[in-house]
Amino acid sequence: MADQEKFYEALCEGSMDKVKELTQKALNAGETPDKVLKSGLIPAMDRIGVRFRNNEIFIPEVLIAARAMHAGLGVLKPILAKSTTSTTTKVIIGTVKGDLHDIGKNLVGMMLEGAGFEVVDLGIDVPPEKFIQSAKENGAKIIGMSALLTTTMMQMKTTVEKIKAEGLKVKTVIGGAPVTAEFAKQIGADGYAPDAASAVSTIKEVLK
Ligand code: B12
Repeated sequence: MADQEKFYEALCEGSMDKVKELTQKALNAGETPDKVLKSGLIPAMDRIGVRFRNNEIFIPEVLIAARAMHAGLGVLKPILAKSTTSTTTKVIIGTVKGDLHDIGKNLVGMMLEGAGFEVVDLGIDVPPEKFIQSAKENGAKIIGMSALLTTTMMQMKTTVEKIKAEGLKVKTVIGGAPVTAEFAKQIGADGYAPDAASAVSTIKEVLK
C-alpha cells in the first residue's frame, strides 16, 4: 500500500523532492504506478481539496501541493507510457476555455498514454477552435475535454456544438469534478468518465 499519510504530509509541505522520493520508493517496493496513484497521490490530493473547501488552506497552499503532485506524476509517467501495447490512435485532450485546472486532465493523459494512445495535450484554457484545429491537423478521432468549474462546463457544450456545425467526424468525451453523465448526454457529448482509469475504458468504448 502506498503510504497516503506520507504523501499527504509531503503535499502539504509542497515538497517536490519528498513526493518524488515517496513515489519512487513505492515503485521500488513493487507497487504498480496505478496503485501509487489511486492509493497514494490521488487520495492525498483529495484531502488537500477538502481542506481548501473548508477554508482551512488557501490557493497558494493548493498550488504548491499541486506542483508537488506534478513532480510525483513525472516519476510515474515514463513507466505508465512504457507498459503499453502500441496503437496509433490519437486523442486530443485539453482543459476548456477559462479553466486553469490541469491535474485531472494530466492524469487522464497519462493513463491514456499508458493504454497505448498517442496523446496530444493542448494544455489549459483551450478555446473550441483550438480543439477543432488540432483534431483536423492530427486526424484525431477523439477529443477529451476537462472542466473543474461550473462556470466553464458550458464551454464543453459550445465546443461540441462547433464540432457538429463543422461536420467534423470526431467523438467527444468529457470529465472533471462538476461534470456528470447526465450533463454529457444533455450537451450531446459521446462519453463521460468520472476518473482517469475509467476514461481509458470509456474512450475505447466510444471508439468502437
Ligand atoms: C487544485 C485546485 C486548484 C488549483 C489548480 C492547479 C492546477 N494546476 O490544476 C488552483 C489553485 C490554480 C485553483 C484555482 C481556482 N479554483 Co480550484 N480547485 C483545486 C482543487 C482543490 C483540486 C482539483 C484537483 O486537481 N483535483 C484532483 C484531480 C485528480 O481530480 P479531478 O480534476 O476531478 O480529475 C479527475 C476526474 O474528474 C476525471 N477527469 C478530469 N478531467 C477529465 C477529462 C476527461 C476527458 C475525462 C474522461 C475525465 C476527466 O479524471 C481525473 C482523475 O481521476 C478543487 C477541489 C476538488 N477537490 O476538486 C478546487 C476547485 C475545483 N476550485 C474551485 C475554484 C472556485 C477555483 C477558483 C475560481 C478560485 C479563485 N477564487 O480564484 C480558481 C479558478 C482558476 C481558473 N480559472 O481555473 C472550486 C470550483 C467550484 C465550482 N463548482 O465551480 C473547487 C471545486 C474548490 C471548491 N470547493 O470551492 N484550483
